[in-house]
Amino acid sequence: MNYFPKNLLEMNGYKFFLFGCLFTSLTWSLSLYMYWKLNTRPHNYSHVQQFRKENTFEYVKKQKSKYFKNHMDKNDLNDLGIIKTEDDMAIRDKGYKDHGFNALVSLRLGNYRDALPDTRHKLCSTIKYDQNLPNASIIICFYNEHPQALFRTIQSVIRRTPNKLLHEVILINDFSDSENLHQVIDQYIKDEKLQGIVHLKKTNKREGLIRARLFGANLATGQVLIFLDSHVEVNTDWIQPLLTRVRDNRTHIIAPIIDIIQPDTFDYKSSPLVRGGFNWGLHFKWDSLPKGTLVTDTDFVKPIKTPTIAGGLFAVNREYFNEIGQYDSGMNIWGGENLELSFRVWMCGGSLYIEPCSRVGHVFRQHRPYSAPNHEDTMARNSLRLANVWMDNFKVRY
Ligand SMILES: [Mn+2]
Repeated sequence: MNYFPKNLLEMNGYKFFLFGCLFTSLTWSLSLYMYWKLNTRPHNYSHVQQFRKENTFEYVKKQKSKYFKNHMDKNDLNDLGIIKTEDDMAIRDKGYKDHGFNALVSLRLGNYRDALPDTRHKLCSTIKYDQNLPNASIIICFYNEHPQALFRTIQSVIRRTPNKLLHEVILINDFSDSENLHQVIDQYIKDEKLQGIVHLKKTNKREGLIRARLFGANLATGQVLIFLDSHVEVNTDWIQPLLTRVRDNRTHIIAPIIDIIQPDTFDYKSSPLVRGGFNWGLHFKWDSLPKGTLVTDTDFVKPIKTPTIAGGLFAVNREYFNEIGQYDSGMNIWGGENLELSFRVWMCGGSLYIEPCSRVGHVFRQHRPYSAPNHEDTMARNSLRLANVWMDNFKVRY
C-alpha cells in the first residue's frame, strides 16, 4: 500500500489525515527539541575551562571586527548577548553564577569601550579645572573578578585620567580562588606595558573588602586615595572634580555619582542626583534631595552634602584618611564599613559630599557572588561593631 501520494491533489481524506498527523508530530518534536536545547544548561562546564586563552584575548580578537565598531549603538549592545554555541551559553550561565552579571557580554565588550554616554549636566563640560591638582593612588580590590570587567576598570582609569594626576593604580587580589586569574592579570599588565603604573598585589589569606583596601592604602604613596570597585568604567573628566574638592578641603570625602551599568546588557545609564542615608537597621539607602535643592542649572553642578556614602567609590586625602584611623580593621569581608566611615568622618570633624560632575559607571550585579568563608553574617557583625563604637545612646535603636 502506498501511503505517500505522488502529489497532494491525489490524496483522499484518509491519507490527508495521516499525512497531517505525521507533519504535526514532526513539527512538535522539532519545537520540543529546540525548546529543550535552549533551556537546558550544560551539566558540567569542564569543556569551558575557566580563563582559558580562547575565552579571553583570542576570543575577543576574533569577535573584534564584528562587535568593536560602535558599542553605544543599542542594537550592537544587544548583539553582544547573542548565543551561538554551547560555549557561549556556558560562559553566560557560569558568569551569572560566579559574577552576578552576563559574562558573555562582558567578554565580548572587551578590555575597553571607547564611547560612553557623557551623563553629566551640560554645565560640567564648561568647567575649566585647575591643572595643579594633587595626584591620586587608585586602589582597586577584587575577589574572583571577571577579567574583562577588571581590565575595563583599569583601562578606563588609564585612558580617562590625565597622566599627571595618576600616581599609580594598586590592584589588590584578595586571595581569589583561581591562581590562574592572578597570572592572567599579571600577563595583561605586562602585555599592555603598564608595569610602571599598575601594581598587582595579593593578600596572604582572604581578608575581605575592608582589610584588602587597608592593605592597598598602606602601600599607596599618592596624595589622594581613590577607592574603586573592580567592575566600573570611569567617565569623562571623572577625576578632576574629585581632586579639586579634596584639595580645597582635606577633611572632605568626595564620592562620584554612580552611574548604572546594566548587568545583563552592560548598557550605561545616568543616575539621578540623590544622597546617602541609612535606616535603623544600619542599612545604607539612597534618599532624595530636600525640596528646593535643584532649581537653577548651577545647582546641578554643586557638590551635594551627604550624610553617608555608598562606600564602593570615593576619594579621600591620604593623610587625613590615616589621621581619622582609616577603616575599622576588625570588620570582616563586607558590609557596614561605608556607614562606619561616614560616622567616623562626621564625628572627627570632616564631611562627605557627592560630586555631580564626576561620573563612574558601576555594574550593579544581580547578587553578591560570594559569602564569608565560614558563612558568617558579616553585615550584622560589622554593624554591631559600628553601633557599639559610634552610636552611644542611640545604639539601643539598632
Ligand atoms: Mn560593586
